[in-house]
Amino acid sequence: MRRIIFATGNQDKMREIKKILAGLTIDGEEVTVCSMKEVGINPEIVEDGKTFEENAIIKAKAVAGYVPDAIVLADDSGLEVDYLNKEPGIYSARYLGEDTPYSIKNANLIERLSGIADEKRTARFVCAIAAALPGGKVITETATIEGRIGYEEKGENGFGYDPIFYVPAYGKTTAELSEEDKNEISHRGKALRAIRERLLTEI
Ligand code: ITT
Repeated sequence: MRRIIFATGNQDKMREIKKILAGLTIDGEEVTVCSMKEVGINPEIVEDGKTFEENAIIKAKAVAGYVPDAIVLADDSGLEVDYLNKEPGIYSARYLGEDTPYSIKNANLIERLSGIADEKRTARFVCAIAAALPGGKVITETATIEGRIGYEEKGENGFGYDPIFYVPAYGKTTAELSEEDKNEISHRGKALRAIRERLLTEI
């Protein structure tokens, strides 16, 4: 059995990733997706890239240094709010402080958009996935989902900014969608399915 190690410490991402990559086989071999924690790797990673893609590469390479024979994937993602010049962007996890509850971060974004009309509340989630392959090659895929910032938190599913990310086509926030529906349309679902296809040809 082959192993893919996912370079994330975010358990919510990891849950989505395991679902999205379930059933992956490479060269007829079933692939198990493990978190860094599950394989006992816990490196200090400095995310000092200027883009989602750069940060995803930094994370994947940092972990690949410990397991050069494995495929290592990493996700760097975040929320871009157009009216706020694409804040919080690559700083989404760190916005208002890493340990600040999302109820506060979400209330703050809603407050910063108070009085702003629907058509100016456009936003997107972005996800860059990097794959560090045995031998040192790194490939990346980036994907987005477009939406709008809502007026209040809605929904209990998902994580992070999901309760305020409204998807007009569904009339719901991504926190109101089932995990399956979110993964079908999300930035992470799209980027991971694209990298899955690349892995099948690159390995
Ligand atoms: P790792 O670096 O260990 O993977 P992290 O949470 O620090 O974990 P990022 O630096 O990529 O990850 O920050 C991503 C942040 O963007 C995340 O913490 C959320 O605040 C937000 N985010 C990304 N994808 C999201 C999603 O699907 N739903 C809601 N918020 C999301």
